[in-house]
Amino acid sequence: MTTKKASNPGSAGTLITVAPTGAEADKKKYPPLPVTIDELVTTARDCEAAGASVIHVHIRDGKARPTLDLARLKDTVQALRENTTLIVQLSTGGAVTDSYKDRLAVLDAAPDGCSLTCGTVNFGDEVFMNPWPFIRELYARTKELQVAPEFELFDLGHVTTLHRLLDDLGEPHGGHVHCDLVMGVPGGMPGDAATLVSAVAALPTGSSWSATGIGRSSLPVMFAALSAGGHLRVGMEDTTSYTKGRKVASNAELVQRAAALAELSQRPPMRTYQARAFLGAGDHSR
Ligand code: KMH
Ligand code: ZN
Repeated sequence: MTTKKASNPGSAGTLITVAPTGAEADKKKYPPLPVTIDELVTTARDCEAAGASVIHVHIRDGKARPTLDLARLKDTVQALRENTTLIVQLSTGGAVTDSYKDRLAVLDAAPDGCSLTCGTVNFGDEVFMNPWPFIRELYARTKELQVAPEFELFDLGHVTTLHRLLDDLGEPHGGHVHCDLVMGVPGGMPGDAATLVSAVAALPTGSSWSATGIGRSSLPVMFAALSAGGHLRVGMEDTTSYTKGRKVASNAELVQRAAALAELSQRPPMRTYQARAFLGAGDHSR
């Protein structure tokens, strides 16, 4: 594997991404989970006020089940654009049951950005499938449709695939490689400082990165990311406990905590216009 150093060009501030919903958490068990467009917009506004600049979006249907319904995705993108200045990043990962065809079609909702997972991973009892031909096709489509991808890396092998992708198809739309280390998924890389440091060392030269720790690895990964110069992703997609024994009351409180730690680290949250320039994620009004 190529082991080039990643850097964080222009990253005096901290990019905070909120992933408020995901495809897995159950609304009945976690009532603050935003599942309707109205709930998502309210959450997005609160999280923007708290310091988030990117929203990673999964949508739910009328029964709060994960869906990739294109009309609903388009309505969601529009509602978030009308009510916030957040960078709207749609998930192309969806739920483990979603087809490749539907996951590719997500880009037709014309988001600013999208997630792009660089490999297959055991996902608890399930398998989150991302074979090479699908990764390649999805990446080619982000370039065609001018959507800024964020490379989701659940394991060190995914970093190898990211190098292969960039070698094969060149730089992404926006010209900047931004990665997200998703740590602590049962089946993926563990959420600890030593693993984070070795994953960061393997990233492509000049790329920036954020990190998120699933469940109880949320705080260790956040502290490790800040101390290693990275950016942060938080939200109920990744953790539903605020502290041991206390459920998350809102996504905004997770963003508030991340923003406070970023401030303490002397790298305050980026504003959305700074984040757009940083990521090459296009113009809000497009
Ligand atoms: N829900 C997971 C199976 C992504 O959004 O791109 C996949 C996921 C990754 O959440
Ligand atoms: Zn996701």
